[in-house]
Amino acid sequence: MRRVWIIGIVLTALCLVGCDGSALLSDTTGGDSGDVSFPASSEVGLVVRVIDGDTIDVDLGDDVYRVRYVGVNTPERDESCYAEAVRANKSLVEGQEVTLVIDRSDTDRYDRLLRYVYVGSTLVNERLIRDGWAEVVLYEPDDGHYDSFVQLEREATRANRGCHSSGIFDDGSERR
Ligand SMILES: [Ca+2]
Repeated sequence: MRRVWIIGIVLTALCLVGCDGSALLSDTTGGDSGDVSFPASSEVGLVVRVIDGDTIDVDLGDDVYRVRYVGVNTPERDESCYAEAVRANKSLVEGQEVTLVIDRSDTDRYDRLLRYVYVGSTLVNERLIRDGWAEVVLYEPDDGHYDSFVQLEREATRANRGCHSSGIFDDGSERR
């Protein structure tokens, strides 16, 4: 009897941790008014340049770092919908103060910081997928938002949002 009771408490605690964790880092309402708590390892900086749809330069005080949005991909310069994806990214982050949150990997093979990028409480990586400007790419082992990103991409595909109408994401390739 006592054991059942303890298991109940443990399960409740796990649920609370799980609910809290996902609420903290994936603001599914997409609004800017919600409170988001960032991990202690997060960094705040200023976007000084938008490179393309999924890459920005951020001044973190000690230096300017190139930041690649983790878990997503947008069209390359020679692909259709490139300009639109860049414009969407600019409208979200250009000149903005951003909070950078790491998943597991610090950098990619090009030495860019791999980060979830927040403007206020808006997770930019997520917003770009939701609005159809980015597709999901699994950056092993950085899968913290993978499942929700996949769900959002499905919805964007169904609604033919953003770049989906161009067909650029329909080639089955995760290289962009
Ligand atoms: Ca890209």
